[in-house]
Amino acid sequence: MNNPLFSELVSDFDINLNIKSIASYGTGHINDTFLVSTLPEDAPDYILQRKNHKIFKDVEGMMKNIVITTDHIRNKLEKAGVSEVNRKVMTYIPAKDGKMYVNDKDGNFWTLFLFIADCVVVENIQKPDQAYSAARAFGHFQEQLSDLPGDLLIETIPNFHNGLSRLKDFQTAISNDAAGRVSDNQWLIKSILDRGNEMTSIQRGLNDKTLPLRITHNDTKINNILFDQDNNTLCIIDLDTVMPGSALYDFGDAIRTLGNTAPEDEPDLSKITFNKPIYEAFAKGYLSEAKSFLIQAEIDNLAFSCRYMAWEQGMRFLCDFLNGDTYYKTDYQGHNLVRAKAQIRYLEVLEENRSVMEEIVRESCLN
Ligand code: ADP
Ligand code: GN1
Ligand code: MG
Repeated sequence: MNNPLFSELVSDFDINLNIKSIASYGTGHINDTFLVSTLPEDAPDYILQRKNHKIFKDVEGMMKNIVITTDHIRNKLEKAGVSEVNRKVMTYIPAKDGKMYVNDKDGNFWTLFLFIADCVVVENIQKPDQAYSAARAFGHFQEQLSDLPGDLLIETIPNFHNGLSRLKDFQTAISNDAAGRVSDNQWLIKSILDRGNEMTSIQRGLNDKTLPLRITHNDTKINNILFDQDNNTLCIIDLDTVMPGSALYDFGDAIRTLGNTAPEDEPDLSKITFNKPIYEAFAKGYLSEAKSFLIQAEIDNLAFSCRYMAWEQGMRFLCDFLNGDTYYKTDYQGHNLVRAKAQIRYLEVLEENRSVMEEIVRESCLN
């Protein structure tokens, strides 16, 4: 595909590229991502991304967050004399007018950033050593941002992982029943509502400050980390949701995809089982980095955070299904319902493994 509109958009950025092709890329649920291949063959390639401004209502603020975050990490890497810095932190290209995005005539927001070549994106990790490295990378990312004042960053999506407000949205979706789908899904709805009190404890802890707010990634799905060909982690990507949050959400969200032997939208619920070796490797890797800065109340909630994120995500998918599929990209009719059922089944699996998960956290803290 070489749509002239895309080439025109790229030409509004402050960089001269000899474009070979522009093609759709990746499997994200929110933004539209395109790989901009350039000539000569060995010149760097770029990613052109349309930010979903219905979801990210303040793209300007979001891009400021990203610039603050990436500049902060880049400075640290450069000071430490790390090699190939552009492969270890995202490099965004400003527009010719100095903004960090370009608007098209329909009011969409487009960004351009360096494509990190020869990287591997893993949708389903099976090797514990990869999980260990991924966990260290997420822990290190939180550590790198720990000295950045939180009030520099805006909330790119207010109340993003706030269980209390997510639950309220869910209750509103049930009352509105916009797509007439409530009556057929009573059992699933009940299994989410029944857990409401237990699952909102992290947010209550943040509200009463027994749990700290930190700058966190907030979307630690495993395909948001780039590996090199030798399984070393290179770079954490998808920084749209970097903002104040809880370290628990990052840990729990990573295990939401990593600790599940099946994909997040697996229709065959019998395939959804707990991947203990991967969980164990992730807990060890994460705590090897994060033990130094986490407080005891966070460590005590790490295993629980995995159940929380499965619940939250199940509720978000079902909420979108009840609203008539307005938020997530879907591949087929009923996709969000399949996703929600898979997340709630995964939650049950985690509940069955609760004590083993807690024991692994305790052991990992001793190492
Ligand atoms: P979304 O928010 O829709 O998930 P991402 O920013 O995660 O979008 O990008 C989608 C996919 O594009 C990623 O999963 C990854 O495969 C690829 N990708 C994103 N950024 C880079 C990059 N800098 N270098 C290489 N690949 C990337
Ligand atoms: C979305 O953008 P992507 O595909 O990495 C979503 C996450 C969900 C995830 C579920 C901004 O992530 O919160 O956990 O889908 N991102 C946003 O797969 O809502
Ligand atoms: Mg992504």
